[in-house]
Amino acid sequence: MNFRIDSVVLHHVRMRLKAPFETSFGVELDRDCVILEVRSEGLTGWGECVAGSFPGYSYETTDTAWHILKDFLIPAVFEAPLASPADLTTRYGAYKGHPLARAGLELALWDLQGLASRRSLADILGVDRQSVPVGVSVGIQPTAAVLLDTVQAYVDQGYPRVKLKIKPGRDIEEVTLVQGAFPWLPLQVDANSAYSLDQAPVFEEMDELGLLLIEQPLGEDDLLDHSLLQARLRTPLCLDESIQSLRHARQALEIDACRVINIKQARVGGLTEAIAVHDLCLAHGVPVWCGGMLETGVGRAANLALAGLPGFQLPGDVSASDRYYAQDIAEPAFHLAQDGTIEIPTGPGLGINVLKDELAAVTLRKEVLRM
Ligand code: OSB
Ligand code: MG
Repeated sequence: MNFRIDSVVLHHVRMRLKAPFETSFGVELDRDCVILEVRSEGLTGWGECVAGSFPGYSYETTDTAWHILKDFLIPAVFEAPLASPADLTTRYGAYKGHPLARAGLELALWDLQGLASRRSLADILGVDRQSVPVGVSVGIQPTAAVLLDTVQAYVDQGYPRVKLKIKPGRDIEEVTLVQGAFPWLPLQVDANSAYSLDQAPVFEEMDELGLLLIEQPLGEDDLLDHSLLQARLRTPLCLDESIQSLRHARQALEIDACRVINIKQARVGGLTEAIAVHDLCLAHGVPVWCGGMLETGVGRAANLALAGLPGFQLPGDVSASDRYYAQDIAEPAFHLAQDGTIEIPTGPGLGINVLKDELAAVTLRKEVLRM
């Protein structure tokens, strides 16, 4: 199949989160992202670039992604028709980095491919599940009481696993508190790279708590130190920020830097690379799960399809739409079912319908780029 891309509309959107989301790298009240509307021969594919307003999780921001998309990646797709989303890798040629920008554009091409062939993304990926188990990621809370209330509310909604964000000074005590209040609740933690190897004793203490996993305790470029830390723990380490490519995944597994991988299609530069990381982990018997970036309904639809692949053996950070936003920019909204799962969309492509009025209402800036 050949896609001639006629135009791309970039939308810089800012969505108010239902509650501030605090991690070791900062607090977000609003979620900024770039929504991509890609037109090809009468069809419109949608993508989402999850780069946020500040370089906290990644060096990319909404503005750097806008620049890279507008001045390099989009001109490259205008050059000649593309045979498939995977074709982008060669089309981008020698351009370095900026995986979040790449992934946003790639996603719109997957949507287009699905629309053109009248197949859902899940179907194209070969997914045979109808729904996926999910959990919820809980930000650092202002007080212990608020933390317990927040977790209680998610437990009441039916989330079967909770991830707690931690940072130095806000770790063991809070995890122990939650575990004491909900002893049956599967828990995991995410440090977003806030520690260094000389703080290993914190994790040795945490090792006694029987957590599902410890996510990204050390720096993004500290693969070796993660391996040294993993050797001192029974709890599996899980890497997020450190795994930006298939090569990183292979090297991490080779040196036992982690025993679980959080897969985010955005972080590895798109679904094609995400699937490659998944396949590698499946072949090595290493469990993966689908991470999240507080996506709108556009990115969330893709995460649900991806999380249907067989290697996704742990609940994902793909929570229901109402965990994030009072009003999303796409329908249908995704709901948490009684069994702690969310259904994978079945419509063609991403299986969503972008709500033009809702999108316009949260758009700060919009630009149309033509071939
Ligand atoms: O580290 O997994 C992370 C959100 C934004 C940036 C980084 C992370 C997160 C989350 C939230 O943990 C996951 C979600 O519910 O989308
Ligand atoms: Mg993480």
